[in-house]
Amino acid sequence: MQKKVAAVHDISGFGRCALTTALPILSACGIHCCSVPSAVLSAHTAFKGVTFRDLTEDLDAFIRNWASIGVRLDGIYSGYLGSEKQIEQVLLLKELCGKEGCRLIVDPVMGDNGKAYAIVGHEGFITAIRELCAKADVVTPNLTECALLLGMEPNAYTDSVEAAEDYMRRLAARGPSQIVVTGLTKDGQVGAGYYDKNTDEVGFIFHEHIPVYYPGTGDLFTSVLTARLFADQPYSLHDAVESAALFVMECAKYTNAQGSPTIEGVQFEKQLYRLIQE
Ligand code: PXL
Repeated sequence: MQKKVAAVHDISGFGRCALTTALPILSACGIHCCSVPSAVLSAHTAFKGVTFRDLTEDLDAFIRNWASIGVRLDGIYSGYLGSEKQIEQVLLLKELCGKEGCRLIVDPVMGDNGKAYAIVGHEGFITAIRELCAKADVVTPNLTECALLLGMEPNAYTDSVEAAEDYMRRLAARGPSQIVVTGLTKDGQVGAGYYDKNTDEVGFIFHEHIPVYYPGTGDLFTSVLTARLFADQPYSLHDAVESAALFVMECAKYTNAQGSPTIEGVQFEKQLYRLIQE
């Protein structure tokens, strides 16, 4: 049976991130991606003056409708959430529409490069995201988000493999069995680390650094990772992290060569064939 995974993210009409990334990536990998739009924006928030319509008020009925029409999910992948109530709604979705053994992948989207996003306006939101992570099976913070989850200032992290291992073990102790930390650097390369609490395996994938910052690459990474973990023949955590990291790197390299505005994110569209062939 084809896997069904719900993607709970905003839809930003312009600029590649959130649902406009999760949907094509999961589809290219053969997964039935079921969309739960948490908000509608004209463009992602790195653009000026964007419109923002929060859909929290709609989601309870949206989820109850899915339950009544028989939507049964193998997994739930949550990203950018606009309110504390939406964090509860992710759990409601799992309760009402999750198959037995439904796995929850939480990308705790809260900030990047040492800065928290505006949504993280108050401690209540961070506390709620921590609680959601505690109930997740897999969490995928970057270093800024690791710091926020562990109660540090967003820029108070150390970027070393030793520190990343420590963060991953501390996050796993709070509940999730698999942790993936993105945005690491080492000897001029960039990469990600992973920790599996069930096997006590720790690993790192480092690759060429493309020296350009593109918004939305965290969503691209976690979308590929999620797709690999839910493949018909599921990838190991190591192979899923490697596939995601290398895909993001290839997309960034191609986009840099094309020279499109960085704010528009990476051009993954002409690279999707790599995911289908793999
Ligand atoms: O990529 C994370 C993300 C998701 N959704 C919106 C964003 C961002 C990052 O800036 O603005 C609306």
